[in-house]
Amino acid sequence: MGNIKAYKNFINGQWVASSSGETFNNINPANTDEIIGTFQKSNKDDVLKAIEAAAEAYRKWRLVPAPKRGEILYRVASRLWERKEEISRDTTREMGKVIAETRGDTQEAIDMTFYMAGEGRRLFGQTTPSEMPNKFNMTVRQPLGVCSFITPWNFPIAIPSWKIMPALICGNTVVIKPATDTPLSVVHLMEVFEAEGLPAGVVNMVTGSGGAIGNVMIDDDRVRVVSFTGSTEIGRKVSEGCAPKFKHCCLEMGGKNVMIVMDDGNLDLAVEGALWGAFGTTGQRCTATSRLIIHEKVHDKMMAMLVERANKLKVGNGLDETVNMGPCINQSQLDTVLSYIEIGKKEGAVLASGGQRLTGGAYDKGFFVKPTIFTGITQKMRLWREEIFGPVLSVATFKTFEQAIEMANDTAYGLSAAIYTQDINKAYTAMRDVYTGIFYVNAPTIGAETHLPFGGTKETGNGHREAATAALDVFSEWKSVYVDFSGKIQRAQIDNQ
Ligand code: UN1
Repeated sequence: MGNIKAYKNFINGQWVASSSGETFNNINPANTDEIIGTFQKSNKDDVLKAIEAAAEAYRKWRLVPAPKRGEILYRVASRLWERKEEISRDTTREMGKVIAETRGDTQEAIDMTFYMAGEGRRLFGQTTPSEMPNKFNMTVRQPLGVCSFITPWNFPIAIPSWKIMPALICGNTVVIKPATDTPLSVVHLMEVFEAEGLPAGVVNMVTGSGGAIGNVMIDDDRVRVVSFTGSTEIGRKVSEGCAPKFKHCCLEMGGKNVMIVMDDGNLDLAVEGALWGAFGTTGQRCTATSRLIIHEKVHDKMMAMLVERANKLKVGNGLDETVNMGPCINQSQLDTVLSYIEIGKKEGAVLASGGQRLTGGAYDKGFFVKPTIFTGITQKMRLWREEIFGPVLSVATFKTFEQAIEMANDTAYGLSAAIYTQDINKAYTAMRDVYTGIFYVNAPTIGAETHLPFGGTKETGNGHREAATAALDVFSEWKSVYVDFSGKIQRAQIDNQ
């Protein structure tokens, strides 16, 4: 292993070492012998330099015409496309999910970049009549300044792109701290920005732990927007950190997403959906299907089909195209998953499939666990209530449609939900009554597309949405402009009576 590559921070257009002089290893969760590279353990000093660079770059970047900013993003998207396979392979190596999924992750970044590039020629405001004669009213979007991003490891390049691309098109500048487990994907993104001539300082990256530098990224007066994706616990702290100075704060947090299967649902389709929703990305998605509620009339039949299929899922190194599910991201996540399996057993849930760590041979070098399904879940159990972020599916039954809706909403979170039914009336009623930010009919809870708003209700978010034009509202503020060409004083609400 003599030749381990050393990666640096990207500040003001330069690749620089942290002033801490310290680095950390990024390891492959499917094979802990493999070190992906060493990365900078950044400190406060590094973050302040990055914020300084972003604040300086903002002075010019905000004045670059948005279509010109868009042209750079088009080029960035094209280069990401050219490098898609290479980047995706590296993402699988550092994150563990299967290569088909990391190709999807990179594609999601490409889609978002093209989408936001196009916004460069839109960024629509409104014009509207004035209540006065000879007066013109309009609204324009204005950027805010420096944005701090703290991003998770489960979508190592897509989620950074969801934040960076709308921020840039609106005219802001960026400091990003990628997750400690997956910095290489964001290094690749920085390389692409550099290669396509994004001006120095417009995007900056510091690696390292959130505990060490997160506060500086949030507290500094020059930072005007903070966007965070991760746990509700940390999100609350981020929100509190932003509150005293009224910073824009966009939070994407936990989920406990439900799939409802009605007795008239297509069970073959529902089984496919549940497998993909629960075990895709090893269950490590905010959108993962973690609660499955099945009408009692079809419960046993669907469970038999589901367990048979779950037992056949091939778990292993995600670079092997025949593998269906990769490892957990790290030891601590594996420990969490295993502890929830114990909690499930203790609480009296019935283990229907999986339920243990995979060992022996190559498995011993990674954080592998079997796809796990518990039945007999009740609404009091922790498996029903708490986000696990791993391949553990909790299954319960219901008798009536009304009960299914009540159960679906019985959660602190509100990201995504799904219903499988052939009855259009039930589909629309559920769409209306399940209180989430995302809803699927005859499809699992995962798989959002970049041109629709992404985010959730209740403890999943704080009212903002990522992606689509909704993201522009996080990264710009409205300015209402009144142009009076009457040549005289016209008092609103008074002179028009
Ligand atoms: C996440 O889990 O944080 O909708 C993002 C999906 C993906 C994004 C998930 N497009 O499942």
